Amino acid sequence: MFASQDPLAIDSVILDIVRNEPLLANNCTGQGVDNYLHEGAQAPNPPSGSFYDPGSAGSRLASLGVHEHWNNAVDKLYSRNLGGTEGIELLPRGGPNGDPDGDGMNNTTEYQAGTDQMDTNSTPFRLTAITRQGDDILIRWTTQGGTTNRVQVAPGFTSGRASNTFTNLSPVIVPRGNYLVSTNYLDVGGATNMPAESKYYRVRLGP
Ligand SMILES: [Ca+2]
Ligand SMILES: [Ca+2]
Repeated sequence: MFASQDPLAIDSVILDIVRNEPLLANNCTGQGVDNYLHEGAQAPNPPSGSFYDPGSAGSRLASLGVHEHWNNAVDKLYSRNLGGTEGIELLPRGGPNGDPDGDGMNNTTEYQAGTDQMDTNSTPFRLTAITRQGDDILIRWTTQGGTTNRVQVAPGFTSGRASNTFTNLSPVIVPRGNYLVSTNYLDVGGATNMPAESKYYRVRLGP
């Protein structure tokens, strides 16, 4: 479902989507398919040279809206998505702070991380490094500022079997900011008994 106050902008976006759909591309191809959008956007001076005067008032029709095509079918970015001050801006449902895929990361955070705002399995929330520093272990991860994060730990292989019994290691960590952040936690003494003792780390999002 799409929503816009600009009828040409919404038709421009839907045209870009439709003609990149494999089963529809052959029904929506050719140079003329977006002619009506060029005419509407440039109604006062249209490519056809027509004099649009629907009210028969003797004056040219004003532009009916904005028309442009996205940069490519993968990124789906328009001028205002790319930092411009004019043109189309395509936003997922909920706007910058929305989370339509429910993965806990808002649309802006996902955009900054390059993850898919409509795919719950594509998320900026992930461990990025586990590094030994002497007797300590530094755990790094990316997340969204303002969310609740907690590092958990489980014992490693014991009697040849891995454990998935995680317990809280860190206090609740709420990074500052609203969007994509990289944060870390130092497990002081975490490497004291290595390599005889191994362990698993994970970061949990939420309460
Ligand atoms: Ca999300
Ligand atoms: Ca996502």
